[in-house]
Amino acid sequence: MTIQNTALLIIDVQYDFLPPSGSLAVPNGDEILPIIHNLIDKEKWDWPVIVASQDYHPKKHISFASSHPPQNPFELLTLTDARGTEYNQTLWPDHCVQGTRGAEIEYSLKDKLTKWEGDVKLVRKGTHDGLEAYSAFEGYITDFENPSESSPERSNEHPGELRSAEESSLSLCLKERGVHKVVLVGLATDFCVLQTALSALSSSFKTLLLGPGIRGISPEDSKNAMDKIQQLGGKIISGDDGADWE
Ligand code: VGL
Ligand code: ZN
Repeated sequence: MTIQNTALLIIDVQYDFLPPSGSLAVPNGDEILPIIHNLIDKEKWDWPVIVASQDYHPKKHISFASSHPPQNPFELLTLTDARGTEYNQTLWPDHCVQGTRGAEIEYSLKDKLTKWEGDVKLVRKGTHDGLEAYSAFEGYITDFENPSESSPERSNEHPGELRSAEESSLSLCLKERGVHKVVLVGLATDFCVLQTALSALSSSFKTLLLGPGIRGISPEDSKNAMDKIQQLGGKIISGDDGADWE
């Protein structure tokens, strides 16, 4: 079945977010894998484009507790980012460091996406050492099979993170292909899935979250995230048979 004008966005399915060994493993995060595999099937779903996002930090990223001794992971710290904006950062264990296995997209998924005969893109985000970037709309778009390590957009001078969601490279890529609806799956409901959904809504994409295809770090924050997305016009869908995908 052709899924008209609808893109599949697969958020941060990377080893560091997956049990058993991820440094920031999302509880039961591995349970979403069969659901995502089921969505990458040309016979069933002919997405005009599939986008996978990858949290992709430099070694000394602003979000790492290790960058702010003596702070510990999961503490909140008021910081000033590279834009000069003061904000509250949840400090994380080191995760998804460029060039490490933890940053890799889970291999069965990577393999499936490599074999998928259609348009697949990779979005890398959080590449600027002085900016947190949870939303895939704040990343830079590159080839899935041949990712660029050195897009000018990820340099500290001209980071993609400094653009608004509407003019982000992901938003332009989707609009160029006539996409006006996005289906989100991936990790984590309360951080990157939430912020990607908020960007999609603010860029006027119909935004659907596949409930069984997402998992969060904190149950309470995940529930609040889903409430907020629904309040803003997004939908949580339950089935992966397309029945309630309007
Ligand atoms: C994420 C925390 C830190 C996510 C990324 O993918 O949800 N969470 N970096
Ligand atoms: Zn991160």
